[in-house]
Amino acid sequence: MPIRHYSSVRVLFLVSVVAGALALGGCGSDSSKTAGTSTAASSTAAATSGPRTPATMTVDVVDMKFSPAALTVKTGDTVTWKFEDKAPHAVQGIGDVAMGINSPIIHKGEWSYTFTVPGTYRYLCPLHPDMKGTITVE
Ligand SMILES: [Cu+2]
Repeated sequence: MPIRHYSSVRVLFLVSVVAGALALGGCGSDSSKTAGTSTAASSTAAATSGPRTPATMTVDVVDMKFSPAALTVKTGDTVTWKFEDKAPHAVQGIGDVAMGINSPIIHKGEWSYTFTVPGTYRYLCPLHPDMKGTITVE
């Protein structure tokens, strides 16, 4: 799992490098006089706080557990639980913060939730309370 995380970060980095190169090319041909300062500023902004495409992360529900049990996402990301176990399960938030998280009982299928507020969301399967997971939204 750390390897997988590392490689996706690396892909994102490569994508932003390519996007930055494209932006530089576009600006350079139109306004060569201001390219020196303005492109440097905009590429820095894009790398740190530019618009980000929301991602969808997956939690597998299989073998009586949520996998991964702890998942960190960014604000605006969607988490999709994929139910593929022999037994039916559900996703139910624990506590006030996670109150909106409440899936139907699903045997085979998917259920998604989009996290718009940063925080730590704990949840369990109401049918098997030993099955627990946490979504951390940054
Ligand atoms: Cu369950």
